[in-house]
Amino acid sequence: MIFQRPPFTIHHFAKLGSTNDLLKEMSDAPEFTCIVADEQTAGRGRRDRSWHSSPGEGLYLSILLRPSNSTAKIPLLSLMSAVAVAETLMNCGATGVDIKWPNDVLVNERKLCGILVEGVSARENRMRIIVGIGVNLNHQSFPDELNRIATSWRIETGTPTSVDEFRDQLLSRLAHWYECWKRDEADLILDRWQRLSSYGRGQQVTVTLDQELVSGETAGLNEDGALLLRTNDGRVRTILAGDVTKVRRHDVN
Ligand code: BT5
Repeated sequence: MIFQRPPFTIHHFAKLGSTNDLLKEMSDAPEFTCIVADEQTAGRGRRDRSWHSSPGEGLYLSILLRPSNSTAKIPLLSLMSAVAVAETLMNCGATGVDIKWPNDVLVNERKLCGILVEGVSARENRMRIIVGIGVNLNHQSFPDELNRIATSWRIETGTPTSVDEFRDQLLSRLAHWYECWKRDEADLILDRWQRLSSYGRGQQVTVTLDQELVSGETAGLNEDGALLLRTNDGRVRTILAGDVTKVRRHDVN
């Protein structure tokens, strides 16, 4: 089924492997083409981790962007997507919303949303970017391995919500922030992200990089959205990609 939510055109499927994978195959489609599925059988996270996508309980959404701007600001697209999800949750009345760098949205310290931004090879000098967003809405439980780290709207608020209404509200926040991004208003995106995240500044964290584990205190984001980390020897490292974990008081004592 195809329907319009201007500027978005939504292709809806009952069941798919991965909404990102199908949209990659359709990347000649116009900007703002979206794929939504009620269920994914091969939902993906970063580094080919899997995304639990049980039928009818979550929003599994991919959006095609075809910006003409420079590639330098691509990481900001994932930060702005997290901002849009966090704002949608708060507008719907959620409390305890946080963003973990770069783009996990947490509620009460558990993950409610994951975002996977992927590039498709550029043709005619025009980038094609796929923003994949998974939001746990009506799950009442998770598989054992996710039980301690995942949560859903329903678990947090005790009430179910409409996946379609959440999708439409999220798309309107995304359209707003994408306009800012196109106008090169990176500082607006970065400021909003910082205000919504407890991870951006003054937070003791460990970061798992490809080959190494580094610890330190977060010291803001740079203009491209990379995380600045002040390590124990006082140097500031620029983190482009990695998995961040908060160090809690009882971990250090
Ligand atoms: C992400 O990866 O968080 C990005 C997830 C993006 C999913 C969307 S759904 C629509 C679109 N189509 C796709 O195929 N993907 C996108 P990462 O940061 O690597 O986190 C993955 C990790 O999150 C897993 O290894 C689990 O530990 C955890 N996880 C898996 N499913 C989860 C869920 N439903 N809720 C919370 N955590 C989950």
